[in-house]
Amino acid sequence: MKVGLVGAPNTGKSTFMKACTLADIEINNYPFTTIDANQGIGYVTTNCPCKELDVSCDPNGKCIDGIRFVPVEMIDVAGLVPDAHQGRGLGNQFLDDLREADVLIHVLDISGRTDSEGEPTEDYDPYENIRFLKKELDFWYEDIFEREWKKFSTKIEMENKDFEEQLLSRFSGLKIDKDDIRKVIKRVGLDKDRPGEWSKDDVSNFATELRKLTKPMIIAANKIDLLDTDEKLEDLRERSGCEVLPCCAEAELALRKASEQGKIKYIPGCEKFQILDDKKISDKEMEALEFVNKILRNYGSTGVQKLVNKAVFDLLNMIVVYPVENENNYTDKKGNILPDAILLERGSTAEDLAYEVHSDIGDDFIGAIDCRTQRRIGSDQILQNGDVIKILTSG
Ligand SMILES: Nc1nc2c(ncn2[C@@H]2O[C@H](COP(=O)(O)OP(=O)(O)O)[C@@H](O)[C@H]2O)c(=O)[nH]1
Ligand SMILES: [Mg+2]
Repeated sequence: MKVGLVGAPNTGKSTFMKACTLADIEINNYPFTTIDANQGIGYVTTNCPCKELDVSCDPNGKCIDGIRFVPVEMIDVAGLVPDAHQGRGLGNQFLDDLREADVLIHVLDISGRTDSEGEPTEDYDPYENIRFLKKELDFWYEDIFEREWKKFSTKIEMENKDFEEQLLSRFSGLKIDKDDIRKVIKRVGLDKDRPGEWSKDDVSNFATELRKLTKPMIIAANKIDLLDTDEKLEDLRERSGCEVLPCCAEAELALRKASEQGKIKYIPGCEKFQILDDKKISDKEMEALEFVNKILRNYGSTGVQKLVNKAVFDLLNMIVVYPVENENNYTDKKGNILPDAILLERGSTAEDLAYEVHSDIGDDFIGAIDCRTQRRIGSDQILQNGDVIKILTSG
């Protein structure tokens, strides 16, 4: 699963990415906070069961004051300019990166001081960026389907192949699943056994609906520090049809840096920070921190962590589950308490969890125990966010 940051140049994607992936929360098991120039490991935050179960956990990642940091891969999808699908800007690189993203955080300069090409301006309407990103995505999807549609529909109509199976195998790069296809077929109301009879508009409609499902999007209205009033935010909320969250990537980066340097205590996503050592902080830094404080007071947070959490938990419908070996102490074999936090799609079962932990464990799965109730649960029982589960295997 990958979170993609997309947006016009100079809107603040790299700043956002840097803030998210800053190694300040040193995660031993993830040596490559930056995998690639434009890829890295960020985190979602969630309430760790350690507080409620009254234990002190030994996380593979990090848990600060009962807030658990669960790693997620992130990719900075640079190169969004109008007509990117025709090779403008970074062209194919842009589409390749985009393909990898399961959910998009669309970073905008809400102050309107960056135009569609990333040049400084006054009063640019950031809604334009939403409009043209959707357009770019739709062109790209349409193009992929139109190119293949004839061959694809012949297979189904002449060789009696299954529509869903064919779609999954031919368009596997788009990260579609069967559920998506079923939903889209229902929405567009077309006959999936006769794709050869679909008109050009039908195919394009189908592509657009599939795009909406497979590239869900949330808006990071970045650079809120440059806004005098929230009118623009409200306006964008109304027009975009997307969830729009105020954001200040630069403030988040400043907070995480200061925290890394031991100057402040700051838990990403929180509404406040504490100054630890004011002797280490210069007057200029203090001024910057006061400015950041104003943003925190106005908006409740810098918005960065909230955006990543919403993208993963709400748009991708994920939950966090904690597999353990010992149902009484919540430990693994070595005695580590609540060591692992696993992201699963909502609706996953204990068996899905077993496969997520290891394919061998999945193969040997015979049941599971809900460690809170100590009750045995079946392979088809749906897991809930925060569940602590012992997997039983035949091996
Ligand atoms: N005022 C303000 N500037 C920001 C913010 N986030 C990023 N910037 C600045 O915007 C410029 C472009 O940022 P960058 O992250 O390189 O944008 P990218 O091209 O989208 O990756 C840089 O000068 C950043 O310091 C923010 O929240 N507020
Ligand atoms: Mg950049």
